[in-house]
Amino acid sequence: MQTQNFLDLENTYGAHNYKPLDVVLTKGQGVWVWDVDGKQYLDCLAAYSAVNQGHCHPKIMETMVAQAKKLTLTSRAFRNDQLGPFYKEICELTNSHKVLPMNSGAEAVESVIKAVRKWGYTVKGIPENQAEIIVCSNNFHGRTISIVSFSTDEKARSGFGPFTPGFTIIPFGDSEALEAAITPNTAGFLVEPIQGEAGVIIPQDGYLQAIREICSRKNVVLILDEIQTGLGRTGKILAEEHEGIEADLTLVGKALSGGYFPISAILSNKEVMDVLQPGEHGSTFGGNPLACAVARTALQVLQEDNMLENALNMGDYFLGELKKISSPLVKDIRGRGLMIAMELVPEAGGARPYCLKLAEKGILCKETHEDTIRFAPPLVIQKHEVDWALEQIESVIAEKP
Ligand code: IF1
Repeated sequence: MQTQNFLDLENTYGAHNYKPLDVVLTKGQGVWVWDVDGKQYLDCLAAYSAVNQGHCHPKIMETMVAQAKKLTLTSRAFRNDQLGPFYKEICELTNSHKVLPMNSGAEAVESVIKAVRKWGYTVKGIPENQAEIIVCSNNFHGRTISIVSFSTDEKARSGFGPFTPGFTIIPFGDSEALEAAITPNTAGFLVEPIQGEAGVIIPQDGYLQAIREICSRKNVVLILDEIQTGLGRTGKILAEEHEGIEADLTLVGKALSGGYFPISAILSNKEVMDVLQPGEHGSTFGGNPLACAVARTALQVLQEDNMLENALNMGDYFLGELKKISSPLVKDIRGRGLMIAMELVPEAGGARPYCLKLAEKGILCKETHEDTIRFAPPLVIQKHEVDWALEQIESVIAEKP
């Protein structure tokens, strides 16, 4: 079948909740992917940071195949021999005490809302049904009803009400706004260390430390959504490390499987997790032995293959060289590790035409909002590959498409 046949099938039979580039991928290896016509691309999206370890990492695949032949799913009605070791290894790696394994990112967010509300009632003493969770404007935490209830993106919400109450929205990057918004009924503060979907918005230095201090002083649980920023993307296992803080609850997902299938987890430092009693929460697939085995290897290769260091070094290099590109079309270039954004001026006519041109030249990336192109390749990218990408980017940005 040709590209057009695949597009026709998707258009005819699929829900139209996406508008992807018309590239039909069939194979991936490391930072490279190939489409059904055999054209090769450098993947600068890395499945929204789910394939930090690179496409089809051989060691993760080995684990996946071996475990698939042995045992895949037991349900949590019984125990399995991958769960405990997974808990211990991820706790040691992230300096956490407790883990709740789930599947998707949105599920981890939903689960943390339940845990924090229950903590609010049973530990903090918030009156029944009064718990509030503070979140930030321009957040992205997923697509479920409760999560879109506290989105500020009209597109994400419009037509999906009625919404879940109990959320207060404050500006991102403003610790004074957090302090002012906290009431005796505030159970938690949920925030991304760097806002991804909003366009790689990096808060001012000191923001994470400030919100850590405020949450501790006010007895509010600090929840960091590191589903996108975590597991090496910014050059550290968790982005919180850039400011030397520890959240009470941390959400990870995406790269926890190296892109093999959905695995997420809540990491808990403050024993908030202990409020969940048998029967109060769960998931058929959460903590399954295949997921745990894959996650163990996905975490292992992040460390063994020096991916964090490479993300820091290549990220610095990529960002530095991008900043040297002088074009009147570029408004701002920012990033941390290999989470990099190029924001175009409004006169550039939107980021999407540039993404299309980049795809023609063999680079896959995705616009976020109107004017921003995100560069977030797998963390295994090499210098000569960055150099090649820079050449293509420079030529695309040289003129308005
Ligand atoms: C889509 C964005 C990225 C996330 C954070 C939770 C989730 C996500 C910080 C939910 C998911 C994805 C979902 C994907 C697009 C993508 C995305 F542009 F929308 F914001 F990565 F930048 N917290 N982000 O970034 O995780 O339930 O999807 O596993 O197509 O919606 P999920």
